[in-house]
Amino acid sequence: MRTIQINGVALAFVSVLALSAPAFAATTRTFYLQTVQWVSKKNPDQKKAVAKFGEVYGFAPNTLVVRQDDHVVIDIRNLESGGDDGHTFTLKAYGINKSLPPLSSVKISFTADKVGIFQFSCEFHKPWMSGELVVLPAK
Ligand SMILES: [Cu+2]
Repeated sequence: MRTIQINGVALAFVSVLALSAPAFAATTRTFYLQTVQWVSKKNPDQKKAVAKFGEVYGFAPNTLVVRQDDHVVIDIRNLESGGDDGHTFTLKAYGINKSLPPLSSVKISFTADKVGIFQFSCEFHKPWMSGELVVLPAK
């Protein structure tokens, strides 16, 4: 505590920041992801890109931000219907590797107990089909 004397009146200041530091209670954070086909052989305008890079997929959104100890729910839809359009949602840091067959919906849940930035990806289309889970410290 700090005291300052102004015109004979003592004013006491307490470090407001230290006493009112935000306390983040763990909560459930739900994300809705879907697969995206950025470049597809089904699109005639993309023939040159497909010839050069193959089909290109992604996740949307591809950045997930949570706090440590949050309960994370990721609801993922694979919107593609072709027989070779299977994907995975693989988050190795958390031991997650889920198959996403065409036209499927998969729900994943876990507790974000490790702080850091962790890459997730599709095992078939990495590194381009990837994203990051950002786990901020609890305080
Ligand atoms: Cu994939």
